Amino acid sequence: MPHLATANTELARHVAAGLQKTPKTLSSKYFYDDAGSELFQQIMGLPEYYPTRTEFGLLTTYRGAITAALRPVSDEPFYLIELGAGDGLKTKILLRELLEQRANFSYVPVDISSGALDGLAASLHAELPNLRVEPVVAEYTAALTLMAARPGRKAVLFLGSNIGNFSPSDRREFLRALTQPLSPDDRLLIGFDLQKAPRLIRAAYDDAQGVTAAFNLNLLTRLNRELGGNFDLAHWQHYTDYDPIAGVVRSFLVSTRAQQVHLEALDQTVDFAAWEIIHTENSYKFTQPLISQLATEAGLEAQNFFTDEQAYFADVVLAP
Ligand code: AVJ
Repeated sequence: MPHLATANTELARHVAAGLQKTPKTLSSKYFYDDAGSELFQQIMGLPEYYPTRTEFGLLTTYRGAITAALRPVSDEPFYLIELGAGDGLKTKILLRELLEQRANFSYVPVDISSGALDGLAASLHAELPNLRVEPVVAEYTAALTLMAARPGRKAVLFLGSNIGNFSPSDRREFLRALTQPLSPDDRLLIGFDLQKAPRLIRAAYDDAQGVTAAFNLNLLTRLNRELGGNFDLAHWQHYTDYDPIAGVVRSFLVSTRAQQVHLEALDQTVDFAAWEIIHTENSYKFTQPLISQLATEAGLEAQNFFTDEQAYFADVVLAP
């Protein structure tokens, strides 16, 4: 029996509301419990999942130009703030480059999970002992408001096409909130997965080994554990498709038969018809004009557009 007294009330509220919607919807932000984070690490190493290694290559190739664009030469203190740092593998490329340039800077990883930040800080101290690390446990926009109060230039990293999980209206609101506390000398570096051959995009979210399926289905395991649910995973499937009109991969959990699921923490029984879906993720894909447009809408200017030979992915430097 799960310890429902300590049930995650934010998750409980989200699930209660989401399973009453048509279509039923849960947010992809709840994928990342310990098991989900481990599965995402595996996804990043899959042959079909091109975004991580493409962005890694981009940051390696253009590390000099990217750090120059983020930190116009100056003696002022400089904060490299990263939203959702993960394992920091990609960021280490930029951190090493800045250390080699003998830049006077601190690295500020931001996450709502203190566990994730502790692990990252420990690995950075071991690998880059000269690096100043100042982790902040907070929501992204709260962290930026906090950092804005400190003197010095800021560069905010939002890598990995995490921005793709936002709907167009949420994305607009999020970018405005990010930009609001920044000064004209500050910069943003945002990773965007680009529109490309639809089959290639789809394969990245439906890999042959079934890791992405396990990642999606793990959300139900989480609801079983944290909300006292009784989802029977034998009767659920992972399904995903790329819509080239909207430029988005949508992922679903499909109920393969009519069934009822009880969620103890919600004191609620939910009916699923045969082949009814729960929409669990959007992963938007971008074009250069789309990126310029969303920059303008947020009061930003896209200054540098770094992309790979195949134009799979872009890291874009933006200025307020
Ligand atoms: C972490 C949001 C960038 O959308 O590509 C990977 C998450 N979902 N496979 C993405 C994810 C399924 C990923 N992001």
